[in-house]
Amino acid sequence: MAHDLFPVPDSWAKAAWIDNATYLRMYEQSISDPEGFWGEQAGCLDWFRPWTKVREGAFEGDVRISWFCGGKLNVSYNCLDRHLAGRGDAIALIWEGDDPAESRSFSYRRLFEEVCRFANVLKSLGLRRGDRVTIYLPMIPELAVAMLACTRIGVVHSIVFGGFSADSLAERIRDCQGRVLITADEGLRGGQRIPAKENADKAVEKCPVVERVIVVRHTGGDVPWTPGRDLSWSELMENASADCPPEVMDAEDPLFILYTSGSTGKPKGVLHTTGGYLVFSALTHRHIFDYHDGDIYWCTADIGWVTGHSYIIYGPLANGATTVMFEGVPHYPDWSRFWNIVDKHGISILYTAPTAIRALMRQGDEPVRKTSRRSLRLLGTVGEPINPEAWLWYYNVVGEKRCPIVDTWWQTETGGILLSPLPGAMALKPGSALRPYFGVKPAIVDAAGNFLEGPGDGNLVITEPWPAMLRTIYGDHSRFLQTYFSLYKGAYFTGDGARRDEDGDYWITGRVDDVINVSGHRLGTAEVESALVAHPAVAEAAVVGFPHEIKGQGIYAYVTLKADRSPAEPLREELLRWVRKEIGAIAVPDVLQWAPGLPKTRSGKIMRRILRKIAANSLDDLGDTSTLAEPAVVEELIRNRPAAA
Ligand code: 6R9
Repeated sequence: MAHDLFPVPDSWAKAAWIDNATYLRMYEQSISDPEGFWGEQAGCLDWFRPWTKVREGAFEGDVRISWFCGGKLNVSYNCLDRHLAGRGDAIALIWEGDDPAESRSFSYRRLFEEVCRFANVLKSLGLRRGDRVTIYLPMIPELAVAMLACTRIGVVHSIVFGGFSADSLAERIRDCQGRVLITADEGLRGGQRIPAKENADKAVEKCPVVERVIVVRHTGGDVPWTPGRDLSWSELMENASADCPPEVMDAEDPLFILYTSGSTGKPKGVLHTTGGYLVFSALTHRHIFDYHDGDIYWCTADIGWVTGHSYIIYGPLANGATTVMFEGVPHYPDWSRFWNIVDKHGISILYTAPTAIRALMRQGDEPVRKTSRRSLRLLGTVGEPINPEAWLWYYNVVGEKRCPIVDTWWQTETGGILLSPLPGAMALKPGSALRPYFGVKPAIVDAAGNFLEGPGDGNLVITEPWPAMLRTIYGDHSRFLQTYFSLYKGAYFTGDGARRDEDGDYWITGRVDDVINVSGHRLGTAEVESALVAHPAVAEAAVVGFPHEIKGQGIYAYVTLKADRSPAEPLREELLRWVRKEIGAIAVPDVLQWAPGLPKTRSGKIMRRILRKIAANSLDDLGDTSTLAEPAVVEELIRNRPAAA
């Protein structure tokens, strides 16, 4: 297959951290001598005590993986304290509010002081190393302060995306038994107020484990207050000392839990640890985004997702970078917002998602062209496959053919980027994540279970441990083994399909399990199904993804009602509201079709393959339907496919 090829510009090959020869040499070393390689690279951090062994454990048996065994360090120390002498007055964090008139900058020194203060606040509430704290905050600076304060005293944070409902929040609090919840009165997105405290209150009602709720005053909105339980962030901070020595943590001490969707209904608490995660997020940030002093780096993700953890906060701050965090949305107050932010702060590196690029592209070139964007030198994408059309628009219009694009493939579980171009080293192919990062050993397994040598299509697996990989699913190591290590012997199963081309470059083809990717948000179809069947009118539900022009994938729900209920528009709307309440706005189906019956095998399994075809409107190619118990069900679904879908 022929592709457009975008060679590395000379200026990039000369000035980037990693050119082609360096990539080949370092990659080779990272695979042939992982311990030597990572032992050397881990020198990018400050350690209180060095490790005794670089790596322990393998993808076999119980899969207990350790990196930098016995090494001692502290994440907030590496992200803050060690920069104070050289760049204490340099800007660590630029916050851009939802309202374009609002932004604030924090120097490393200022951020350090706030973090120490808040760490003392957490201590004063009795929190100690190993305890869990849940953070349910909008994209405001206090979120960064809260995370880093947790790491300073060894408290494990679990951040819940502000778009999740009270029920989703409660489920996550209960799973990790977080004693303290940090939230705000309200969030702001596109001029709309998001009722954070109200949701938090509803969640806490169902979580007796929560002793204290710390509330940031953000909008100043009028919110309910429970005296004794609720505490004001600013009052606590006023009385807190800025002197808080960092806790000496083991490289394998837990750093954070982040819940993500899998193939089954219950979200998984992905557990990341301290040393390997920080080494890997810092190095990938430096090499893949080619971060140099003087760059202004902006990742548009929400910190509620892993991208925000690794590439707004930990990687950039460990590197002493200037990182931007944005509270708002791309289209408010108008569709030039992203580019106005780029010009306002002189952003040189921009990292965003294909869904945002497609939505912006749909508005035409005008909103982009009327801004300067001269400061940009590198663009990145993450979260879902990027279609070549969107890639080319990003490259030609946004970057004016001047900025390489790094299409970075990774997952909540991987902690950091595993496949991506290195901009000074590799010619780009629109839609390809190209090559593995150092120490990453990908493989493709075909349908027959063979690990392919050359080009081919199949499931993507990783065959060697890497420093930032998840260590377990919180409280459920057997689910960890089952999910990632049971399908193929000796390999981590990613859940993604991929193709390796004749040049050895990787193309991610999307999830091969029941996970869908809606606007870059990862959702399990089973989660949406269990929300639907929890409604008293619903007997059964099947949910699949379907191709969606902007969102990448949309959500298509087939719903069978109980015998005494009949389909009606008000009920359809009620079910959509119900899903919003149960999970959050991101999970609301784009299409809800009434299904008098669902296609099933004779053993009673729902044939999702067929439902996916109907949802995608690829009706002439339904595949083998001979195992269907009742073929008439399929014809009925096709006949009644909603016109809008
Ligand atoms: C970082 C993040 C992970 C899933 C992953 C894959 C998809 C992410 C991608 C990509 C194609 C890319 N994905 N990056 N697909 N090209 N560059 O998004 O983590 O929320 O856990 O989602 O996202 O399907 O398996 P997470």
